[in-house]
Parts: sequence; structure tokens; C-alpha cells
Amino acid sequence: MNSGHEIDQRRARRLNLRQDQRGPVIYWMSRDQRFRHNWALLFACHKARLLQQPLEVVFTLASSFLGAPLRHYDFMFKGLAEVERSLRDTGIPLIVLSGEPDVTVPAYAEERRAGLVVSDFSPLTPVRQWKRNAAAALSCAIYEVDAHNIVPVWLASPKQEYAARTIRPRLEALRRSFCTPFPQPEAFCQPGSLNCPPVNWDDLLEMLDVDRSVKPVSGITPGEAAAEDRLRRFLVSVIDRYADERNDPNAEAVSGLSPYLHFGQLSAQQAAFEAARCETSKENREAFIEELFVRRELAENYCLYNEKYDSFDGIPEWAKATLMEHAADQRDYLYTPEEFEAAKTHDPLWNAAQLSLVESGVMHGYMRMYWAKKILEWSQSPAAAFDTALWLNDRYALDGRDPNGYAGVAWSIGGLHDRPWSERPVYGKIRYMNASGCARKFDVNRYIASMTSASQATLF
Ligand code: FO1
Repeated sequence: MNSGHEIDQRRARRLNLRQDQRGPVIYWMSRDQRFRHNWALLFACHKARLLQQPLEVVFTLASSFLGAPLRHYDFMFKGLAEVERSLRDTGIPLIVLSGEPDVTVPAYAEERRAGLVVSDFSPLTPVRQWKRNAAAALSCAIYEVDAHNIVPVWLASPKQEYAARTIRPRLEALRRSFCTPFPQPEAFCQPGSLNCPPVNWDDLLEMLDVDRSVKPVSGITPGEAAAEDRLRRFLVSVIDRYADERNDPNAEAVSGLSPYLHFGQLSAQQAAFEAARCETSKENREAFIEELFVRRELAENYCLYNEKYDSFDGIPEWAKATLMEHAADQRDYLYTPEEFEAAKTHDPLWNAAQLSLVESGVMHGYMRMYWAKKILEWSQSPAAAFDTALWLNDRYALDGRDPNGYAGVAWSIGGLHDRPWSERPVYGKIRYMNASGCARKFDVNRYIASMTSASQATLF
């Protein structure tokens, strides 16, 4: 029974076979960049209390994380500055290490004679390589805690799942025992040595060698407090329209939480916990939980068990076969990645979706499907389309470089987690979407007008 002071040990797994030693506990924060509702931080606090050792948090700054431009580091640093303040108020230092994490973390642990290292979980290849190398180099124990999901991904399923319908029963069976309230970090933390000065985030941002042409966005306030505020506002005054209007880009009936979830500035478990208790219909609640819990963990499952998650080669065999059968079909329109990026296609609806991505860093979920499928329809080859969609999504979307994004592109273009539909040119049996289908669902002219005026507003 979770007495509020125990942590479910199933959330953690060992990454090497070394034992805990006497020495400071280091939480290597990467994915879950928040103070509250963070099982990796709580696990580290718990270990620090057991060992009667100080706790330190380390963030490893990788200057070219999968090619992320300035927009993402700006959002991330503002969130990290807030985490640093919350940690400092609890007597826990946050140290930033620049360089390759699989070198800097073992070196720092050695210098501090760390007793053990705790890391949070990401299924992405570069992060898993960092961990594998660090685990081998460390002379102390290192644990990995899935603080990003409600049910730890490796517990939900031991293999890649076919679709939401196959993973859902596995997740539902475990949800009750994992969707629990969080203890307060303060109750756990053994204050560390606070002799380190605050981080100068502005200087760090100035010195970063990143693509500065993708500017920070203004419409979304970064950080843990803003994320919780956005969740509260969604649960109080938007979720009532969610089931009916979530596919209407004009209705603004979506949560807007994905940038916060991506950077770990909000806990999906806390969001699900609060959604389960908010005043709304069962239909709205279940529709939101389906996106937040089932769809997100299905994407994590895909990235953990399919090492080609970011490539055309990773899509299901039936989809690859049908797309290759139609690879030589006549394309009514053909655009280069740069023409797509500049929103210079013949289709004003597609251009509006691309403009919203470039200008605001977000694109409505329903439009993302249409947007990616048209890239398939108007690209030289399905593989080129896959790369173009990922490139644009990761370059402009605040929640880019995320399992949801990889699974979303693979669903739209490669039939992942979907099934064959009636065959047609270029798509083969991949599910088809078109503008008239959108027009049956929402007012496309209003969407186009709102996006183009917004972008013109920022252009002049
Ligand atoms: N994680 C880090 O540990 N260090 C970084 O410097 C870093 C930069 C970064 C930039 C853009 C972005 O979208 C993610 C970034 N992340 C970084 C990773 C992020 O925290 C998540 O771990 C993954 O994106 C999702 O698994």
C-alpha cells in the first residue's frame, strides 16, 4: 500500500549491477524537467534519506540534441530556471554539465564520489546510448525511473504493440496501481550542499551553437507553474467540449499540454489524476485519458521496441509493401522539402497548417494528420515524405523530437497502429484524407483565415 512515503519499486530498474555506495546521490535530470510529481526526483530523494547523504540534481546540456534549434532551448531553459528555483528553495543544487553526457556524468560522479545515480526514462536512441555508456563507465549504481508515464513502458508490454486496442487492456490492468497521488518532495529530501551559484541561463543560451533562425514562440509560457495553470484551465473550462469538438481546429477544444509534456514540465500522471476527478462527462474524461494515457504510452512502446522509429523502414511491413507498389504512381503535385517548409503549395489549407507550425510552434492534432498525409501525396517517394514530415515537425513543433511525433508521422504516412483501407493511387492502402473531408468536419475557410492573418500579423 502506498503510504504516500513509499515509492513503487516497479517504477525503477537498474542500468548496471553495481551496489549503492556511501556518497552523494545524483539525479541526472533529462526528460522530466520538473520539481513536483516527478518519480525520478522522489526516488533519488528517498535514496538520499535512506543513505543519509546529500542530493544533487544534474542537467547535461547537449548543444545539438537531434538538431534542436533556438526555439526549443529557449522554452526548455525557461522551464529549467524554474526547476532550479524550486530545488534551491528545498536546499537541492542544480548543476549544468556541458558536453557529451556519457562522458560528463561519469566524470562528475567520480569527482563527487557519488553513492549512486538516478536517471529518468526516455526511449529515444541518443538518450539510451548516453545511458548505456554512462552505466558502463560509472563505478556506482545507476537506476532508471520512468517518471514520464503512468505505467512504466517496460511493464506495459515486453514487445512492440500493434495498435491501441492491443495495448489498452494491458495499460488498464495496471492503471489503478500506478495512477496514485504523489508524496511531496520536501518530505524526502536531504538538503544538499548549496555552495554552487545559480545557473546563468541567459549566458548558456547565448553560447549555444544552435540554429537561431527558428525563433522562440510567444504564445505559450514555459515552465511548471504555467503547465499546471494550463491543465487547470483545460479541466475547468474546456474539457466539457473535448469529446465533441477536439477534431475542430477552430474550436480550441484541445488541452495544449503537449509542449509541457514533451519537456517533462508537467506530469502525465498528475494530469490523469486530476482529470479523473474533474467535473465533466464520462465521455469527455475517457476521450482525454485515451489521448493522454493510451495513445502516449503506445507511442513510447513504439520507440522503445522499434529502433527504426524515426525512419520509413520502421513502419509495418504491409504498409511498406503497399506504398512501394505505388511509389511510381503519378503525383498530381510535387514539392521539395524547402517548398513545404515555406508553405508554398497549391493548397491553402495545408499552407495554413504549416504556417501555424512555423509561427506558433504548435499544430492542431487533427490538422497534423492531414498535413502529414499530403506530404506523402506530394513528395517524390514515401521515404522522402517520411523524412520531410519528421524534419519539419522536429524543426518547428515545440513538442518535436518526441515519441508522439515519431508515432504520429509513422501513423499518418506509414499506417503504424492503423489498418489497411481501400486502395488508391500513391497511398496504396494507407488511410486517405482530403480537404473536402476536413470541410465536412469544420469550417476550413475560418481556419485558413485565422492562420494566414496571424502569420501576416507577425510578418509585418
Ligand atoms: N535532454 C537533455 O538531457 N539535454 C539536452 O540538452 C536536451 C536538449 C533538448 C532540446 C530539444 C528537445 O526537444 C529535447 C531536448 N532534450 C535534452 C531531451 C528531452 O528532455 C527529452 O529527453 C527527449 O526529447 C524526449 O525523450
